[in-house]
Amino acid sequence: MRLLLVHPSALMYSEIFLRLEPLGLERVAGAARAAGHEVRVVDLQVLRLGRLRDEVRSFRPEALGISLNYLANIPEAIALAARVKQEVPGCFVFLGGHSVSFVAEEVLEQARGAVDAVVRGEGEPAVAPLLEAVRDGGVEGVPGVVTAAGRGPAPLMLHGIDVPLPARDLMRGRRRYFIGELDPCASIEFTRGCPWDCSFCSAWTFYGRSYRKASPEAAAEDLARIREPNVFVVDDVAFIRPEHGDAIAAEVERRGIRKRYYLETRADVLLRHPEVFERWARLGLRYMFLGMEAIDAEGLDLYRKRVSPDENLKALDTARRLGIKVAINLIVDPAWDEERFRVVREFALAVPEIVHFTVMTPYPGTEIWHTESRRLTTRDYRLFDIQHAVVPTVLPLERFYEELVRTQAVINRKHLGLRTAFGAARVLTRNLLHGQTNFARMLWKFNQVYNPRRQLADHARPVRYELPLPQHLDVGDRRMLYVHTRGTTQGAPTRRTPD
Ligand code: B12
Ligand code: SF4
Repeated sequence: MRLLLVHPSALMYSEIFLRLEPLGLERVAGAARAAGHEVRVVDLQVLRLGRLRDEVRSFRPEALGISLNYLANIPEAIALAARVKQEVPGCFVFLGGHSVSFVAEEVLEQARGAVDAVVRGEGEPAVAPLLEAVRDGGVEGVPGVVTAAGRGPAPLMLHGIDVPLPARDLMRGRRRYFIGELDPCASIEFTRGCPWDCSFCSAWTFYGRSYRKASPEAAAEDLARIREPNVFVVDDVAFIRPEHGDAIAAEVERRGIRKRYYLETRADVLLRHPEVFERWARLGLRYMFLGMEAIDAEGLDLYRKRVSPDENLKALDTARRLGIKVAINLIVDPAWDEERFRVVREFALAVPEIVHFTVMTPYPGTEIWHTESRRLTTRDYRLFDIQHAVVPTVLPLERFYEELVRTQAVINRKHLGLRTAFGAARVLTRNLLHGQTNFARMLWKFNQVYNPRRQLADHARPVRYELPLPQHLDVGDRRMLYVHTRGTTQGAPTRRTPD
């Protein structure tokens, strides 16, 4: 069957700091290709809409799959689905990905016939049976699939994540994937899932708090196939199990692979096993993203982060000692007033690290979606990108955005200070010499993207599709929030790794 897979365009944040390959979609493509289907992929983060139009006309797909990891992309995906249905009436259209798994029924209804099915959960085990059923009948009975007839059997989960390999070769415009100065940059997955349960996050609810590891050989083999000199590790929390991080490092050393890496982890994981990160720093680990979330104990408790402010600061020290540059994230609460923004600005200026802000956003799949008592001020999917305020702000909304952007701008200036500017100029020259312009564009685009008036204006756009209202749930049994539950794996059952 001819299958066209599409990733929607990039969100606000990605206009500046990063744009990365859609690894999940590439793995779905890999699974479909392994089952004998002819697959093409269009990533609208890096390709223009015209390219998709041309592809639809020339390829005449029999099935179209759109990736929806991000809620904010839902209206765009529905519009794309409707256009393709019009152009190729017999084409079977389905959606899949992280966010849509939590609102499958609602999106199906909103699409009014433009979407035939939504796949909940992991795409690799679902795609081949789905395409087979599209041809032979019985779509409603495919595990994980939701259609107008209702939910099919529970989604299946891969037993191991070694295969299928992501179909990186199907991507066009790969040179446009980058993160900061790591330009161009590919992505890789060493582990999948997260055993923690932070209240604002849906990574753990999607995978039912399971945690799977790629075998060190498969991870190194996948790494060796990557052409780019830089690699972003997509794991939610890298190197939770130190022996796993070490085993991959040993394979990478044995094969003599040299890359520069960017990964994400937690302060307590870094503090418990700094030696693993030290080994990876020798192998090329340059950047680390630490989701600190709050600078005080009260905030950390609220998000159930299970880390203390002291541990966070120690982790920053450890990373500095290892020569790894750290980007930290802090969650901005819409309840912040000017004084709170000032205190946070002071903190951000006092530390040498790169500081990012995300706005506290309850969204489907998270615990706070069900427990947050503040009412939503909007249900426009497009504003659920953790850069907009969707619950009431204590400051007038305009002032809130002014403070937010001012805080981001102060920090941005800090990074473009004299010393950093010289460093950046060196990197810039090197990248430009290699024809890579993503990092250069990023440096000059800040004011265009981070602009309080633009953010405020986003709230005034006419809304066609709205998020469903949250149901207030007593989440005593948090398994109610899961997409995948244990016991529904392809093959043997998944084990949960203790924290
Ligand atoms: C890596 C990552 C990124 C990367 C890469 C994104 C990319 N281009 O794919 C970067 C750093 C760029 C990123 C950015 C952001 N991210 Co992000 N990101 C993740 C993370 C940690 C892992 C995703 C991943 O690659 N997993 C590995 C692959 C193999 O899995 P996967 O992508 O989920 O794909 C599987 C299934 O979802 C499904 N699937 C996926 N696509 C399709 C398509 C079809 C047709 C089918 C059938 C199935 C299917 O099958 C795949 C294989 O099993 C997730 C958390 C998580 N654990 O899921 C957050 C996550 C998806 N991100 C999140 C957010 C909020 C963001 C940002 C908005 C943050 C910001 N402040 O701006 C930006 C927006 C980026 C954009 N689109 O422009 C939220 C989503 C929230 C929401 N409900 O919308 C998540 C869930 C994190 C969280 N803590 O809650 N992100
Ligand atoms: S925020 Fe990080 S540690 Fe917490 S549940 Fe999400 S992925 Fe896991």
